[in-house]
Amino acid sequence: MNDKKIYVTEPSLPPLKEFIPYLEQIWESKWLTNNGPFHQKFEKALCDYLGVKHISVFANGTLALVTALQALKITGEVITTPFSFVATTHALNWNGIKPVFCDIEPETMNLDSEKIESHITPQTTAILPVHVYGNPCNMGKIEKIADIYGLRVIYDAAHAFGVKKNGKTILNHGDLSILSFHATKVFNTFEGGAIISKNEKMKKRIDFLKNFGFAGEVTVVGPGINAKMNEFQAALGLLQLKHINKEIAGRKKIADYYRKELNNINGITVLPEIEGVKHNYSYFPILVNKEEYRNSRDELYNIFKEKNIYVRKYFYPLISEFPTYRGMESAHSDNLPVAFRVSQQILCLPIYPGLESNDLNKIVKIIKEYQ
Ligand code: T4K
Repeated sequence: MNDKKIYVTEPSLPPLKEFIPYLEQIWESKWLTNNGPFHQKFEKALCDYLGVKHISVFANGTLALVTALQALKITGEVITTPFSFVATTHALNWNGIKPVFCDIEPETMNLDSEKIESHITPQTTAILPVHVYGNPCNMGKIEKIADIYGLRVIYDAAHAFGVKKNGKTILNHGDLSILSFHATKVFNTFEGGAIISKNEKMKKRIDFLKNFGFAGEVTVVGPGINAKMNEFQAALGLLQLKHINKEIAGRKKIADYYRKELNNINGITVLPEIEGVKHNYSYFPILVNKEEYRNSRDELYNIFKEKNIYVRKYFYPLISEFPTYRGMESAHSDNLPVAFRVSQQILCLPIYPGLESNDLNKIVKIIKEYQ
């Protein structure tokens, strides 16, 4: 029996020998964390690569989200999507903010901008949309609503490293955007994250908050946290940037192949490509519609599993179905019909440059065979 396991992703790592000189520098300087030289270089290099002006790197994406909400002093209620990784809503919870779930669009699976207004109350202070799978939200509409009602917008861009729309990064939208550099992401520093801010003042405030609130040796300006990125992560990030274009190109090849092969299968939907978007191919989601395909999503998931292929149901269950949130009025399925349908049908297929062509063929063959 073949014991080889295929996962939904495989972390990209630079050749180890390229990392050694970076480690030697850390060992020599003995500067391990707290805004060290690699931390500073990494922030600058990220600004250049991503096309943003101000970035603060973090220990992980969740702490970046929690801190972003603190930095803007968000309170009361925040309108958000249930179709995301649970960290999106947990970040609100950890700040004592009430999440209000709004349904998603069927095409992009992002927050449905047409439905946001109906959730606004006097307590609403912000909107927290997610660029799910790296597909840009309807930012124009979301920000228009935010302007009219005086709301803040924080984008959870954990999946959107390097994504551009009409030649421009999507990370400069809203008040703040957050990134994740987790091992499973297109760009990783083992764990890591970042906040993109629009001006120097805000970056400074965020930098204070991620370091306990310290604004000097004896001055603490707010209830900060320890969310700093260490020198090991920052050095790795700096090196990873040299390989990121190759990583994205490798993923594109896999995505193109899936797209070509899975386009005409009854009951399998591949998300349409969005015009003008330079994608990062962070995930490859398909929808499995049991009415038209011979097997349900869960049946197909199990067929893969039996063959040692570990596809993932990102995002099932919806965040609003977890015990912490399911009692909330906005968590009711009547409020979230599209999100409920999509979460029952979604399946993310393996995508990473090292996915061998015979394994890729096998994945496609299984989907075709069980139709
Ligand atoms: N917002 C959004 C929209 C997010 O998606 C996330 C994280 C966040 C915020 C929070 O950012 P961070 O605080 O994480 O920076 C994974 C990740 O842990 C999580 O970062 C990610 N989203 C989420 C979508 O996926 P799991 O529980 O599915 O991961 P896990 O450990 O099952 O890994 C998936 C597969 O990847 C494994 O089956 C094998 C492979 N893998 C994984 C790891 C960790 C490896 O080959 N090597 C590894 O080191 O959550």
